[in-house]
Amino acid sequence: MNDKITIAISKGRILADTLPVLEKMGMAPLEDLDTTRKLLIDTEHPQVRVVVVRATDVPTYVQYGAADLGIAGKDVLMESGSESLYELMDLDICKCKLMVAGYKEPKHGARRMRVATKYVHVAQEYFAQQGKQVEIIKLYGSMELAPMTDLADIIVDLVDTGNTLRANGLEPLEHIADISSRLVANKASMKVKFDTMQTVVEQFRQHLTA
Ligand code: PRT
Ligand code: MG
Repeated sequence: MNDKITIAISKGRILADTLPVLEKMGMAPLEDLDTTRKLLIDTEHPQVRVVVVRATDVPTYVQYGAADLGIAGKDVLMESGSESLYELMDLDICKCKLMVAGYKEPKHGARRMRVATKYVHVAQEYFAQQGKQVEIIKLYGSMELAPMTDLADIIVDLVDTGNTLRANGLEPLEHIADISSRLVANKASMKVKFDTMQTVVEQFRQHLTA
């Protein structure tokens, strides 16, 4: 029962929405995350500490057991394809949709449809399931620019209000998945640190149903 557990949290908007949850559960970080240079941070809970990492690094930390628990977007989890994690619960924060978007009627003529995205694996699988042969172009940001500059015909990206698409003359075309943040666990930690993991996970569950 004296095990320490580490929670890896995606920096950015997921961290912002997770902090109030941690506070309510008595796991508030003991440092101001906006100003501290520390990367591994103790919390009010003597057995819980947090690491704040890039969204796409969360599955990696948890998969290798460097963190016992992780909080990441379903989009990131789908793309990482890490089947070796337990997805314990839907935290119901940072909700949006993963969508295909572009101009109303994408024209690609005789060549293959070009799709710009940072979700290369998800997009590949989605279009393959539809029997469509597409060319995927990996981008790291500002996907909306791709159809505007003829880099690609369509994009696969996250959409919330749709304002970003509209502001650039694009529109949502197809829904791929509903996205929210998930609590994931390292499989070995669930066994080796059973009591502490159970206690902490139960606190998340109670917070969610409260
Ligand atoms: O470095 P990178 O930008 O990849 O990630 P980050 O570390 O900056 O993370 P951050 O803070 O951008 O959060 C990313 C995670 O938040 C995603 O993995 C999702 O799980 C979740 N999330 C929820 C969102 C959105 N909603 C969202 N709307 N992530 C991004 N957006 C972007 C979207 O990409 C688009 O540019 O917001 C824009 C669309 O918003 P609307 O309202 O204009 O449609
Ligand atoms: Mg961002």
